[in-house]
Amino acid sequence: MAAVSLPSAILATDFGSPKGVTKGSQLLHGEWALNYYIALPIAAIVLGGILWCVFRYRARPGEDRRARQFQYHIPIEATYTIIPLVLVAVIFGYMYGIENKLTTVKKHPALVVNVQGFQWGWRFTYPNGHQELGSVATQPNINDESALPILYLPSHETVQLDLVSADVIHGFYVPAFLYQRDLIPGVRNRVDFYVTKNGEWIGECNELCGTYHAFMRFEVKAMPKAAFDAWYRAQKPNSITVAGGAKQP
Ligand SMILES: [Cu+2]
Repeated sequence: MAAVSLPSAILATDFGSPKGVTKGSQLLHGEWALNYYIALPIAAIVLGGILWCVFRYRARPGEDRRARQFQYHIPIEATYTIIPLVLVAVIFGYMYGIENKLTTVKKHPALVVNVQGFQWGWRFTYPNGHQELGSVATQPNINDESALPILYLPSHETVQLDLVSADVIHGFYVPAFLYQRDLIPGVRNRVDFYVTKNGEWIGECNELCGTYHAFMRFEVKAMPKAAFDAWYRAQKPNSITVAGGAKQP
């Protein structure tokens, strides 16, 4: 492995924050970056102040010093009250705007997929009734990622997911999307994703939902629109593809 110096590693990874592969995840990344840019100067001021005091006012042999004592210092008190208030307001406002964007769903997305979680697996249903299905029953080995149900999506388009549960609360979590949302019985949670890259990423249920919770993994596969359309056309209406290769009428 090539040696990487620490500063360049930190810069290359944006202080350890992943960028994600959706428009929404990039918004979140921007918010994290804002927090870093605010936090770093504060850390420098605080640490610098501590170090300065430690060295400038350290105890010397035979010396009995006391710092100047005073009860009030209005300019300092006003400063250390107003600056944090302004910073918190800026972060709150920025976050509020992003959260609003992340939770807003389009009236006419390019595609709507129904995502159902159940004990213990996933069912992805497309507008023509085609289902991609996978569960603990179709996945003999938990480490076998080739037997996971696949959520096919077109990239560079707004795709809406209807998140529903058949039994208990599950969680739809795709780390590469920097996003998780619960699937709650009786509730229809909708979310829009605009995937900006083609690729395959692992998703999972991240809400402990029973004995085989750990088997509730899936794969997200984002493809160029033409490839997605070709895949979609090849799926018969109301057909079911079971993860791991089996095909049902
Ligand atoms: Cu679950």
